[in-house]
Amino acid sequence: MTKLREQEDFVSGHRACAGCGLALGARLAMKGVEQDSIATCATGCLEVISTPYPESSWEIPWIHSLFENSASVAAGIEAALKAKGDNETKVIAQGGDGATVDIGMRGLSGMFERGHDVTYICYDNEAYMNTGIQRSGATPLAASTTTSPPGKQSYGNENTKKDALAIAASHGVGYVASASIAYPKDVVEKVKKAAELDGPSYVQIHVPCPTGWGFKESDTIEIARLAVETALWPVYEMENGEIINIRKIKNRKPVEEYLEKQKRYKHLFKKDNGQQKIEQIQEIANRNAKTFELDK
Ligand SMILES: Cc1ncc(C[n+]2csc(CCOP(=O)(O)OP(=O)(O)O)c2C)c(N)n1
Ligand code: SF4
Repeated sequence: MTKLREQEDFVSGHRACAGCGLALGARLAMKGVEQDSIATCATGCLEVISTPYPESSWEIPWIHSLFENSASVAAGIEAALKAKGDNETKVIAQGGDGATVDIGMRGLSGMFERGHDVTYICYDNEAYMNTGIQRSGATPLAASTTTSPPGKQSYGNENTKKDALAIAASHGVGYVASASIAYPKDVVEKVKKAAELDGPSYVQIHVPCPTGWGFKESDTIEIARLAVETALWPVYEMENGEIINIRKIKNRKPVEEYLEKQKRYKHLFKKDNGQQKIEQIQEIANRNAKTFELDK
C-alpha cells in the first residue's frame, strides 16, 4: 500500500466552496506525483480557487493555460524540457470536464497522438461549474443545469455522459484510469502509476460539487461513494487498452439512493413520468455493471 508522502503541492488557503470535491481531488492527485513536476491548468474552478493574483496555493511551477489548451501547453513544456535534456521533470496537465471532454478534446487528442510524456488529470464535476453550472459533455442524463433545465417538456440534460476514458484508450494511451475521491488511496496510487509511465497517461477523477449538484457540504464523500456503489461511476484502470483492475461492488445500490440526495435530480421525483427517466438511469448503471463486471 502506498505510504502518503508528507509534502503537499496543493496547499490550504484556497477559495473553494466548503465541501468541494475538486479541491480534495487535486490535493490527492498531487500526492501521487513524487518526482519534480510542472503543472498546467485550464481555466475553471481549480484555477479560479487556487490562483487569485498575486496569491497561489501551488508549491510547484504552475501555469494557467486557456480553457481549451491545457494539454497543448503541457505538451509544449514537455518538448522544451526534452530539448534541454531534462527527462526527469514530470509534466501534469489538469482540466475540468468541460475543458477536457468538450473544448480541450482536440488538444488532448493531439497530445496523446504525439506521445508526449504528460499525465493528464480530468477533475470531473459533471458541468461547467466556474461559470455558473452549464452542462458539459460529461453531464449525466437528466441532470438539471442552467443550460439543461427541467421544464414542461424536458427532464434535464438530454444526453448521456461522454466516455472520455474510452476516447483516451482508443488513442493507444498506455495508462488510463477512473478514480473517485471516495477512495483517496486509490486516487494517489493511480496518479503515481500514471506519472511514472513514460508517455501519455489519463486519469479522470469523479469530484462531486455541492454547489452545482445541490447537496450538503458534509456529504461530498458519501455522494462520491454512492456514484460508485450504484455503478454510475465505474472505477477501473487500463494498461495498453486492457482493463487490468476493477473496483467490484458488493450489493449494488439502486440509483435512486444516489439521485434523491441531489437537487439536480429533484424534478425526477416530482414530475409526471420522472420514474421513466430514473429507470433509464438505472439501465445505464446496469449496463456499466455488465460491461465492467462490477458485481461481486
Ligand atoms: C474559449 C473560452 N470559452 C469560454 C470560457 C469561459 N469559461 C471559463 S471556465 C468555464 C467552465 C469550466 O468548466 P470545467 O472545465 O468543467 O471546469 P469546472 O469549473 O467545472 O471545474 C468557461 C465556460 C473561456 N474562459 N474561454
Ligand atoms: S463550484 Fe463546485 S467545483 Fe467549483 S469550487 Fe465550488 S464546490 Fe468546488
